[in-house]
Amino acid sequence: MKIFYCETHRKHDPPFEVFDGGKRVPYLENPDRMDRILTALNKTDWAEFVEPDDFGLAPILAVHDKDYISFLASCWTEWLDSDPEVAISPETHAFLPATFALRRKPHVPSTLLGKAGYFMMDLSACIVEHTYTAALTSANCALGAVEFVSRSASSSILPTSSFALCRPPGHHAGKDYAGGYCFINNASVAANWLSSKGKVALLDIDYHAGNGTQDIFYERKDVLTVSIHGDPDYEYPHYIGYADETGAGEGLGYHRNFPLPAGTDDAAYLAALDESLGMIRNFEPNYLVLSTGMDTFEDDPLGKFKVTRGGFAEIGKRIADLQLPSAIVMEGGYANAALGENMVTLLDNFK
Ligand code: OKP
Ligand code: ZN
Repeated sequence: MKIFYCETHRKHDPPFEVFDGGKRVPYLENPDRMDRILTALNKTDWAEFVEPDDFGLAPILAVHDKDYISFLASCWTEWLDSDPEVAISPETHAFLPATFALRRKPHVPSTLLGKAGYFMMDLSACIVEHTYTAALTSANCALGAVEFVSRSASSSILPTSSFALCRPPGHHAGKDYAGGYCFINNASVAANWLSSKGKVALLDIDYHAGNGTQDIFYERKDVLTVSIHGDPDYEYPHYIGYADETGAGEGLGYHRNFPLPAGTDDAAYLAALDESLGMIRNFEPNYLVLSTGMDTFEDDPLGKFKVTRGGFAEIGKRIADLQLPSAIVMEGGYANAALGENMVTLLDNFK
């Protein structure tokens, strides 16, 4: 299996994030996650690593607003220029606003921190010096994966799969906002690129609702989006990801959420998965993009589900049974000690 991966992500390594109650904790979305997956992949005999090409900004700007991408590109240097002492101090060496734009259409302020609250949805998408470069590279990994899948779909009889080992992740990033460790919505950028080659279904199995992906495709019927996740009534991102959100305009009926209760085990998860897969089969897509978070795992520090490693084997098997050319895009998963083996267990069905 081709695995699109690049070392650039290491330079995006914020020192902390902020939890509820203002508690600062070490950044959970860290480079060690990738090391665990790399170690596990290197033990297999089917992992073939590929550095992605640079697709440029066009496919990213097809999904994200230009002003938002410009903000990401320059905020670190602007911050360093405007307040070098604060930006350099180890205590505050992460760019984060403390005020957020509530509901649209608010004004877009001209000042840096004003813009930050407009373009960010929470205190977990910390920006450091090389965040933007890492985010661009991460999107290129996803684009490389869909390009490969679309090329081989036209030349081979068997469905081909590829894996984009993306970091930072993407599914919380919307057209014009960062959040939940995400800056550029890798899976959405890739699915949008792929949608010019055929019908795309995007299934999000990360534990958290894929709010950015939902927002981006909400009014489109050419890309079906389905997300299975912790009920936002108790879980991040809280304000989106409910069962009654099913698309709008032309896209009505082309989005589906499966919010599940805390404690969801393999059996309950697989029941929701079967329903999602039925919906995807009815849509008759040419391609699958799979936003893959492993934070549904029973030991995940950010999750409340009880999915086991055996569960991941079955989840992978049932998704692979769709027999679709599939680009698997890495999202979350924070039980680092088990992350590598869990990921390989899932991927093993697509090799
Ligand atoms: C990113 B991904 C809860 C804090 C939540 C953000 C979680 C982002 C998850 N008290 N922090 O979907 O795995
Ligand atoms: Zn997640």
